[in-house]
Amino acid sequence: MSRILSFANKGCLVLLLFLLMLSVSCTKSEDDIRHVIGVAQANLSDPWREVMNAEILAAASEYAEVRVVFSNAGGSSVKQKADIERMIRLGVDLLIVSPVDSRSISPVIQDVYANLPVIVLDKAIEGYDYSLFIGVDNDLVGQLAGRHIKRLSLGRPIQVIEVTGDLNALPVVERMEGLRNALKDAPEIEIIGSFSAGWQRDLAEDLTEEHRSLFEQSDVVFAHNDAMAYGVHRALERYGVKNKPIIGIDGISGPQGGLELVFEGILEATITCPTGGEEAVLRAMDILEHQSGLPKKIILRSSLVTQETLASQSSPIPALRKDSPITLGFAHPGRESAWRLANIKSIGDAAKDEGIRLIEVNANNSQEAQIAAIRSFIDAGVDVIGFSPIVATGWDEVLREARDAGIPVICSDRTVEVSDENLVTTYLVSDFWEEGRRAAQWLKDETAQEDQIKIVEIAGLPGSTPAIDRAAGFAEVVDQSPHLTLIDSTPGDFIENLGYEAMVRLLIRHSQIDAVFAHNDDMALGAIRAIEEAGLNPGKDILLVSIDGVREAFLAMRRGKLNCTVECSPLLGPPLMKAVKDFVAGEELPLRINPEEGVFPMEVARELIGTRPY
Ligand code: GYE
Repeated sequence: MSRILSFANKGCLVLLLFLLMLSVSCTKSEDDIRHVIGVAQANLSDPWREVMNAEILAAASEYAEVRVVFSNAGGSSVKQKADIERMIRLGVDLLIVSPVDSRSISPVIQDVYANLPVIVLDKAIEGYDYSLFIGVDNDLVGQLAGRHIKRLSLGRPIQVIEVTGDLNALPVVERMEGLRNALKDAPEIEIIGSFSAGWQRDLAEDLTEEHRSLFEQSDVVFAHNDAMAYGVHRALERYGVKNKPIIGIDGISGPQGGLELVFEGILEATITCPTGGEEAVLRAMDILEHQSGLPKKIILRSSLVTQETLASQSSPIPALRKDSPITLGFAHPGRESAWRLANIKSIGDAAKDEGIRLIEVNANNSQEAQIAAIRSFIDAGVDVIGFSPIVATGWDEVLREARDAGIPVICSDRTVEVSDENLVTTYLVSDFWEEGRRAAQWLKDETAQEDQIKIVEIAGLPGSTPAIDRAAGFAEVVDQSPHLTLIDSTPGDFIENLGYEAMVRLLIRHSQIDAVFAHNDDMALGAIRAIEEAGLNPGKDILLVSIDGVREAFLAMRRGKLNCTVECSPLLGPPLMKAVKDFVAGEELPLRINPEEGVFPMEVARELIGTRPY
C-alpha cells in the first residue's frame, strides 16, 4: 500500500509540474517568445530530477520571452542522444543537459557546442567543450558523510555499509573517494559492504533484504541519495530494526524528501545537493543576452543537515540591511608578480564601479601579516572580508573569529584547507590542477615526435594551492607520457628574480634540459634571462611553458623566447563584487566559481597581444 501512496505522491508532483508547464506555456504568447531553451533530462524516476525540472520551469516563468522544452531520457544514453538531436532540429537557442552517462554523451555535447550554447548540469563531461558546468563538489559530499560518521563513532570501532548510485557515474566515484579520504585517519571505522542500487529506492530496499544480516550487523548506512536511504529504512523497519543511523544525500523538501525524512527522524542526516536548475536558467539568460565575464564552472554548496541544524537550513540567509555603502576588507598576499598587480587593479577598479568601499592591506608575502589584516577587518566591523590566502593552511583560528563576528569570508584566487568548509562563504578560483594538466598536454603534443624530453620545473610558493595543484596536474599528464620525464623541481615563489636564480641552479645541476615548466610567467621570464646568460636560445634549445597569460608573456612569445602560456585570469574583481553584493542581498552563494580560461601557444601571440586584457 505504501508503495502505491508514494507513487501517488510522485504522481502529484509530476501532475503539478505538468500543470505548471501548461500554465506557463499558456500565459506566454507566441509573439513574445525570443528564446527557446531545451532541457535534456536524464530521467524522472529520481525525485531530485523532478525538483530540478520544477526549478528550471519556475525560474523560466520569470521571463516572458523564454520557452522551455523538456525531454526525459528515462535513464537511456541512446535516448538522451536522440532527445538532443530532436531539440536541435526543433531549433532551440540553448541546451541544458543533465547527462545520463557523461562519457557517452560528451561527443554529442561537443558537436552541439560548436553551434550553440550548452550548460551541463550535475554530471561533468570530459574536456571543456561546453559553455558552463553547474554541479556540486561530490568529493566534498563524501567527505561530509565521512566526517559525520566519525562524529557518530565517538572513537569506537564501527561498521559502515555504503549504498551507491550507478558505479559508472563520476559523482559516485567521487563520493566514494571522499568518504574513504575522510575515514583515512579513523582505522576503527570499517566499510563492510558497498552495493549499487542505481539511485532507486526500491532497488535499495531489495538489496537490504538480500543482505539483511550484513545490514543488521552494520552500525551506520550511507546512501548516495535520500531515495535509496529511505528504501534501506523501509526494509529495516520491516525487520523491527530501529534507530540505525542512515545518512542520505540530496536534501530536497517535500514528501519523502531528505529534509522531511531527517525531520521525522527516519534519516540521521542528509547532505544537500542543490540541483542547479534555477542557476542554470539565470546563467542561460546571461549567455543568451551575451553578458561578458561568464564563469566556466559553478560548484554549488553542499552542507550536512541533521535534526539540530534543520531549522537553519530552511531559514533564508538574512539580508544585511544596508543603507550605507558596503565595506569590503581585502588582504592581498603581496605584489610578487605581474599577475598579482593585475589582480589588485581588477579588484580596485571593480569596487569603484560597484560603489563598494574597499579597505586593502598588502601582506608582503607574510601569512602573519595577512592574518593580522583579517583581524583588523574584524575589529573594523567590515561587512565582508576577502583574501587571497598566501598558503593553504593555518587559517582555522582567524576564520573562526570572523565567523563568530558574523562576517562572511570570500577566498579570491587561492583556496584554504580548513576543518569546517563553512568557514569560507565562497571561492572565486581558477582550476589550478587543470592549468597544470594543460601545460603538460601542450608540451606532450609539441614534442610528440621526440624520444625523450627532460623537463625541469620552477614551482610557485611552497604550500600555496596554485603551486600544489599545478604541480599535481602537470605530473598527472607527464606520468601518462612515456617520452616526458620530470627530472627536477625547485621553487621560485612566483617571483621573477627567484625564477632566474632557480634556473641558474638547474643549469648547473643538469647537463641536459629540454624543457622548463614554470608555475607562472614571471618565473619563466627570469628563467629566460638565465638561459640566455648560459649562451642558449630559450624557446629553441630549451622549450618553456608557463601559466598566467600576462602581457609580458605574450611579448616574450612574440620574440620566440617563450613557447606557450596557459591562461589563469586575474580579473576577479567583477565576480568578487557580484558575490559581495549577492551575499549582502541575502543570496545563497555557490561554493566555488571557476572562470573561463584558454591556452596560448607562441603562434597566436602576435595576433592576440593587442587584445590581452591584462
Ligand atoms: O599564477 C602568480 C601569482 O595565485 C593564481 O599567484 C595566483 C598565482 C599566479 O603570484 O603569478
